Amino acid sequence: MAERDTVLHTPPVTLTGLKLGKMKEVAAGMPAVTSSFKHIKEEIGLFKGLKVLQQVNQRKGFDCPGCAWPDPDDGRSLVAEYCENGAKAIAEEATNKRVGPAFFKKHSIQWLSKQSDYFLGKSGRLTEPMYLPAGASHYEPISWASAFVKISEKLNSLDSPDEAVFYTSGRCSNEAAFLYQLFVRQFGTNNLPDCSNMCHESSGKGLGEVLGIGKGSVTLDDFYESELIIVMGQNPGTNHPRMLSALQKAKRNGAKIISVNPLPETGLKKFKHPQDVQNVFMGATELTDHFLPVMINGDVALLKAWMILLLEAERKNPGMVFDRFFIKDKTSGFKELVADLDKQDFKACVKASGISEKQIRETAKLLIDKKRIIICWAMGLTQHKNGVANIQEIVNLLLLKGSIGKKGAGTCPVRGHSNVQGDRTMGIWEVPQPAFMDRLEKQFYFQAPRETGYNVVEAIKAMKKQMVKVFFALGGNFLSAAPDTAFTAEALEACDLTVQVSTKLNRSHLVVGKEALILPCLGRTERDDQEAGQQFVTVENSMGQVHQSTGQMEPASESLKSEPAIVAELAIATLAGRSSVPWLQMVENYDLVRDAIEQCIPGFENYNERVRKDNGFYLPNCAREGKFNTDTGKAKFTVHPMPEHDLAADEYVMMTIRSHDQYNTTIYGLDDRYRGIYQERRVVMMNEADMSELGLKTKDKVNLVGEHNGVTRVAECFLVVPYAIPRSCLATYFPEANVLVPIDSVAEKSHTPTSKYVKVRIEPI
Ligand SMILES: Nc1nc2c(c(=O)[nH]1)N[C@H]1C(S)=C(S)[C@@H](COP(=O)(O)OP(=O)(O)OC[C@H]3O[C@@H](n4cnc5c(=O)[nH]c(N)nc54)[C@H](O)[C@@H]3O)O[C@H]1N2
Ligand SMILES: Nc1nc2c(c(=O)[nH]1)N[C@H]1C(S)=C(S)[C@@H](COP(=O)(O)OP(=O)(O)OC[C@H]3O[C@@H](n4cnc5c(=O)[nH]c(N)nc54)[C@H](O)[C@@H]3O)O[C@H]1N2
Ligand SMILES: [Mo]
Repeated sequence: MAERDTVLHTPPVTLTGLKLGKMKEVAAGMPAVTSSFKHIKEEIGLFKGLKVLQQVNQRKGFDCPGCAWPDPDDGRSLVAEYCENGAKAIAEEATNKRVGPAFFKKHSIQWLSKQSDYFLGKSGRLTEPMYLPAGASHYEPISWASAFVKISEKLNSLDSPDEAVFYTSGRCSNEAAFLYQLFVRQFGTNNLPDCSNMCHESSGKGLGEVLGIGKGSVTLDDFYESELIIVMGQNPGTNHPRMLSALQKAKRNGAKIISVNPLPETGLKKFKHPQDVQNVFMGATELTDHFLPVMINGDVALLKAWMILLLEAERKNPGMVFDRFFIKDKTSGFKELVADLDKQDFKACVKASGISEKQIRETAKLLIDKKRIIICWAMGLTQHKNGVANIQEIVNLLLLKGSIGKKGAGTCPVRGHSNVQGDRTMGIWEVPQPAFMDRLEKQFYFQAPRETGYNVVEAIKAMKKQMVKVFFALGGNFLSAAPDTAFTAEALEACDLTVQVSTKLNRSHLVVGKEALILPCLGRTERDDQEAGQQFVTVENSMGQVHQSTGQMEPASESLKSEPAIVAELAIATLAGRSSVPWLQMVENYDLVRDAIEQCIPGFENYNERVRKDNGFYLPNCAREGKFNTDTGKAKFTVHPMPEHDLAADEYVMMTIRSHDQYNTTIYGLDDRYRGIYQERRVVMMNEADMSELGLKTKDKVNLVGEHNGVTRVAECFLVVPYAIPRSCLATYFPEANVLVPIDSVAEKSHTPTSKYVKVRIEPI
């Protein structure tokens, strides 16, 4: 095993040649078109590339593997509905490059681990199942049958099913997800952590508690009828570019837009629609009316300051600011909220938000006047210790205005992975829901486990303590996505067996258990042929609409299996006579999986029929209809303390964010075009006044050092970049900075790692 010790847990610290330019003023436009074609041309060639792009988000095509932003219900572009970063995601999957047995014969895991994440991702698509024997340094080919035998034997030899963990990343389809959770529960555990645990868990938890549903309430049409849209802690220009078209349309219909972000993100400034030819050559639309440069984690303070001003205005003009009827009829806890607001010190809230009093008063006026308000958010709010409180303060504000459950108004958590919301609907959750377990039992004649399983952070800790022996991942890159890379690496290495169902090579294939397997699967773009003919899968977008996705491209290799097939064959091998589920038949024809989903999950009535029509169907959403399925039947106001910032004199708060050229841990390129940062990812964005206080110059090298609960963590060699960021705040890229996110720094209630709030010191080198 000594050789294994030389496998690097993190990419080598090599600098790639930082160049700095100007921050871009306009998002999308021609540069986005050029960038899309560059990636498509390099990875798949223009001819095949255009063919595949024509199928994105079309009725007979596939769902873009990029983000979960919905497609317009009507008026889809005739050519295709995709964006620059969707095109990059597609190029990445449909690439002509291949990683097969010859590649693994040539390269040891030690050698591969010394390459960058960019290199690993760019190597190509995985083509054959591969096996890494105990102590070996090279993967070798293995047949599918032998791979399933290895996994099933290991699983069946465990002392308890809870010694296995089954992770899911949010790209897998509803069909794959349903079969997967069914297999895992028949095997006997609820150890089903997923990427959501690191992502929108705070949204689900926060919304669920107070509104009775953990999903957002708006649809795309609400954007077009809204008077005021607030975008908090989200960078749509990079991560949900198609959202900019919706904001543009809202703007044209008269909506005002407030953006709350420590950074002046380009996508929220001005936008040129890249698919609207006229628009590309004409002027850009100004999107944001008010940009509020909040301190990292200053959002609760801002929301409280706004609500104090609203309360003041309401007292002056009773009934003119709050929706009194809605509050009385539909909510509880109003008095307690008012009592808390009366106790708060307005000036202290202003100070803690980091925003000027003038800007807070100006924007409060909009909130006072407008009645149809949407608040959108993403990781800038969820990945904090008080992530759940952030979301519930948003709900407080919307409830005061009666802005939930009516046209043009509501909550909009903007989801990440394209089917992360659907996976949760399908039961990918470590918390078993009793009614769902009952239905699974009735439908499939078995006793479902009722104990809560491990979430991501608990799973890592359990692996580290050797309480978990097998780690199985349906997609994703657990090692690099999880917090505290060194800790997570040791946890994975403590397992007996780690298995990755993947499309592309990543670091989780190199930092592994004693034995490891790679099971290569079909991607979204590819044809899925089964016994009953070509299959389609279904997904749920960020607004609860379920629709089809049909791959049309030739698979990257003949040996690939679909995710539903992999899960079913694993279930057959593992459960043998213990399961009465017709696994094989279900994989021959996915209609049967959908029939089973219909039996077990409310809202999927006539699934097969409805999903084949038009753009599919919307799942029921009580909040959207102004009904609140909480234990009291009311929407709840809640009271939260102001978050404390106990920074030592030499400490900064660091957020770990995405560049324009990455999809989570997949690095498309080394540029962050909108932010004017090129050819380098090891950068730390910093306020110029903070730089001069420390005597730092542009491009100086520093180490970032974190102390948490007595443990010191160091991320070596980052280049300082002066940036428009509030004082005491820093920004670095994920996953390079994940080594600094402490494993035990998680959000209250949702357990989400606090990736947007990492305390660090800066050590010049
Ligand atoms: N191209 C591309 N698309 C993607 C992804 C990708 O990596 N690449 N990832 C997908 C996934 S899984 C997800 S979850 C989403 C992520 O989408 P985002 O949440 O937009 O992604 P982040 O880069 O994490 O950006 C967080 C934003 O929050 C801001 N922020 C940080 N801290 C705070 C704070 O305390 N308060 C406020 N108000 N703002 C703050 C940051 O400045 C940044 O603009 O995107 C999805 N889409
Ligand atoms: N510090 C820090 N850490 C974070 C975040 C952050 O903002 N800051 N964000 C968090 C968030 S929001 C998320 S969602 C997680 C993401 O965590 P993950 O979902 O685990 O990570 P990804 O990078 O999206 O996974 C990429 C890999 O998925 C595989 N893949 C791609 N498509 C498919 C497919 O169709 N099927 C299968 N089986 N595999 C496929 C490829 O092999 C690819 O290498 O990271 C989290 N980690
Ligand atoms: Mo995410």
